[in-house]
This record gives sequence, C-alpha cells and structure tokens, in this order.
Amino acid sequence: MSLLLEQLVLTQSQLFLKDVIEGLRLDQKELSSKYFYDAERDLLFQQIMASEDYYLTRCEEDIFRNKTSELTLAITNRGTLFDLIELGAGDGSKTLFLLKELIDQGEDFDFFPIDISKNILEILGQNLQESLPELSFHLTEGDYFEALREIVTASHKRKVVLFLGSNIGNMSPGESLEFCRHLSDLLSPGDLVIMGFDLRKNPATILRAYSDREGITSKFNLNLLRRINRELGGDFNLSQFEHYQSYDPISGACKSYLVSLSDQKVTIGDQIILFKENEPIYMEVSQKFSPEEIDALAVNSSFSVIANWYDSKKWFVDAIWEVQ
Ligand code: AVJ
Repeated sequence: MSLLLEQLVLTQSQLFLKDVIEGLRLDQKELSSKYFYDAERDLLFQQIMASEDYYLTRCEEDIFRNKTSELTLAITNRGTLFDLIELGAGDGSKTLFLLKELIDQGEDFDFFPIDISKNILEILGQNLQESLPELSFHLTEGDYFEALREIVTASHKRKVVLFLGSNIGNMSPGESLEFCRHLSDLLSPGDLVIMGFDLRKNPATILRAYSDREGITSKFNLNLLRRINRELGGDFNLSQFEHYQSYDPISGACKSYLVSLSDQKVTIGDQIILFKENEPIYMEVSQKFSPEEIDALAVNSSFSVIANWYDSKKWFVDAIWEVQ
C-alpha cells in the first residue's frame, strides 16, 4: 500500500500506535514530539511558558509588545489587502499585540490560526472573541501545509505567515531547511513570513530553560508515556523513567530524553518493548540558532531578509522574510 493510502485508511489513533511502535523498535528509541500536544500537555506547556526558567515566551513577548509599530508597518506598507496566517498559533498571546495594532489602524484582513491541538484552538477562539470582537478569524485544525494550501487556493490576497515561538527549533537543521523551502514553494513572490528563533546564548541558560527547577518540563515529557498508556493500552511505569536534558553548544541542539531506570518490559497493546537500564528514548530537539544560521536558512530557501527584531537581551529574534 502506498504511504498516502495507508495514512488515509488509518485512524488517528492507529497512526499514533504505528508511530509509537516504530519509534520504540529503532536501535535508538525515539518518540515523536508531534504527539506532545493533547489537552493535558497544552496545560503543561502553558505552565512551562509561565515558568521562570523558560525565557523564550517572555523574550518574544518583549518583541511583540515593544516593536509592534515596526512589525505592523512591515506588514502594511505594501498597501495591498492581505490574509494573516499563523502556523502553530497556540493560545495566541503574542500575536494579540499585533492583531490589536492592525485593527486599531483600520486594516481589513482575515486571521487564520492553524494548530494541531483542537483544544488550544478553542481556547484561542474564546480569547480572540473576548479581546478583539471586531476581528474576522477562521480556526483551522490540522496539518500546517494542508491547511496552508487550502487557504492559498481559496483566496488570492497576499499572504503574511507567522511561525513564532521557535517552533522551528523542533526540527533538525535538515528538516527546517526542507520546511522553509516547502513554505516558499507554497507561497508567491512578495508574500511575507515572520519567524521566531531562539538564539544561541550562555549554554547554562539554555539548559535551565529545559530542565526547569519546578520540574514542569520533566512532567511534560513523562506525560507522553501517560498518553500512550491511556490511548494505546500501554503499561509504562512512569516512576521508572527519568527526564534528561542535554545542550550541545557546538551544534546548538538542545535535546530531551527519557531514560529507563531499570531493565524493564513495557507492553503497548499486543506489542512488547524491552528497555535496558539507562537506555534513553529521544523525545525532542529544540534547536538554537546564530543570526548567520538564520540568514543562511532564508537565502537557501528562496527568501530575502527584510528585517530582524530582537528582544532587549538579544536572546530571541523575530525575522521577517519575503518570498523571492
Ligand atoms: C514549543 C517547540 C517552542 O522547544 O522550546 C518547551 C517546546 N519543549 N519545553 C521548545 C518545549 C520543552 C518548545 N516549542
């Protein structure tokens, strides 16, 4: 069966099971971080964002709060009508600054937030209705590129795409290049992308953001095992796994693992997975970037760099790129 057909006939939960079993059958076990976001994890991620050690959200909020007029001008100075699209919109807290300013300036546009979590989209929908009743928005659940393709086909206005929060950091360098190329292919010359990147900085600061002192990131990782237990009939003993975080300041890769604390056997449905004591499951990468690496990513995927906005500490950057 072709991969596409296979995906069409598999239900969401069968796909989840297939990905989990395939990942845990690899020599180097791994679980895909795309399954991190269910209602419980959304809540945990919101706690991470509010925690003292996780600086990323506050840095990007600093940019959206203090550079609102620059951001707005870069979007509106073309003079033509546009659609504003956000990939992985989440609860939209940073985007709200931009949306407010655009509306205050009388801009006529539609907002299309796309997210894989239905739960967080509902929260976002309520937020938007309450704080910006005049905004016209369309919540879209699902795969980024599928949703984007539909929006691009349905309207011929110019597109402004937001991809914030260093969401791009969850891809390997090869994957993020492929992602940006796909994005510029789908869009048209003159369209804009605003992308948030977490910058390389003191390695200890980065490591702490992902091994926070409150232990929320640890819960966030372990929660995926709980979800496997609940949805796929697994019997992971959560107390037999421990979160371990690493940051390699050479490659800029900050990676999370769950380490098995003993030789153990885990059953998922009718599948048995064996773990050795100290064997890691690779969970997620949060890639950190230098300004040069970001510029190179733009150029190598047919974008030209329009501007870069930094927070006051220069820990985070929102880059605005134009499709060539
Ligand atoms: C949502 C991908 C931006 O990598 O910083 C936070 C996810 N994982 N703490 C990140 C995450 C653990 C986060 N992103």
